[in-house]
Amino acid sequence: MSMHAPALADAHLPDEQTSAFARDAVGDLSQHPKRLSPKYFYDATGSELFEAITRLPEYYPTRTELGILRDRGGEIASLISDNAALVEFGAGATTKVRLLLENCAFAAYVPVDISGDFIKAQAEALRRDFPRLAIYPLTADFTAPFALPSAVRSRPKVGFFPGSTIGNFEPHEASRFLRSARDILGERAQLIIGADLEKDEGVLYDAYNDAAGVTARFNLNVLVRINRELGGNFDISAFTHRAIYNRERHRIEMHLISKKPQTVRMLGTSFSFRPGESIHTENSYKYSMERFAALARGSGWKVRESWTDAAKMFSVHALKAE
Ligand code: AVI
Repeated sequence: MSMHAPALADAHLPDEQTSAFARDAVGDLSQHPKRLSPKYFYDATGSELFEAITRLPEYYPTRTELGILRDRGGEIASLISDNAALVEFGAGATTKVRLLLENCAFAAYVPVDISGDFIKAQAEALRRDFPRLAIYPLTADFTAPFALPSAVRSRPKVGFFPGSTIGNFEPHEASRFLRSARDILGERAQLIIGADLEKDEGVLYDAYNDAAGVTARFNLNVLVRINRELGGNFDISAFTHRAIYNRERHRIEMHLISKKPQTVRMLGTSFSFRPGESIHTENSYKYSMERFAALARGSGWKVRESWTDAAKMFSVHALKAE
């Protein structure tokens, strides 16, 4: 993703995006405790920082999921009918989808993302490498209902949602997304989905507190973005990145912690911070195989097959619409 990040970008045209960002930022910073939505991480800089995160030695999810898709490509292909349409929710870097396209005989590929320019550029590159594949980039907020291109409506549908982006949704949002994907893809659809797994807390901690400080820059970048896009006056050096594992809620939490008492202004509103006060910026839920299967079952899908790496760090699931 050069780029562009996953799944969480906002829905409308650029001006509307800015006003949605303004509305959300003012509303969320007025809450107790303060918060900001992770979907605002992904401006151009944030997307590049996320790409850099995926290459960090401590950040195991991306390379582990790629390994599973590579090793199990044949098994995944055996579940998928020839000439199906592959619909990717929140298309990012094409590395993962290429593994599916190389292994399975898809007739069509529909990358769906809010950033139209980005997916069109990605589609161009794929067209060169898969000349027989029909590609229909679709600009849409994939967390809300959208219609598939008419050219693929009669084909069997396979959704693809890699990266454990599902983990950045609250459990009720994850369930709502799965139901919506089920409605969009229709009866007899399948969904190939990645989910990060619970594991040793030290491994999780390190993955979100990398030694090079890239995750810290990624987290702090949302304040840089508020300063640039919403006229904020955050002193970036007066906040620090914190990521902790919340065992009861099975999630990594990212926070930005105020180093001192301070008042920040944005769009005519003042926000006061106590020393040590947090802005909660992201949750990254970690699933057990059982809890993921229960989430899928409760959201209109049944697990047909699941795969993990040998160390059980990450999981990929083939779901079938119920
Ligand atoms: C995009 N998402 C799956 C990442 C995650 O691991 O939750 C975002 C991220 N946040 C910090 N590092 C990576």
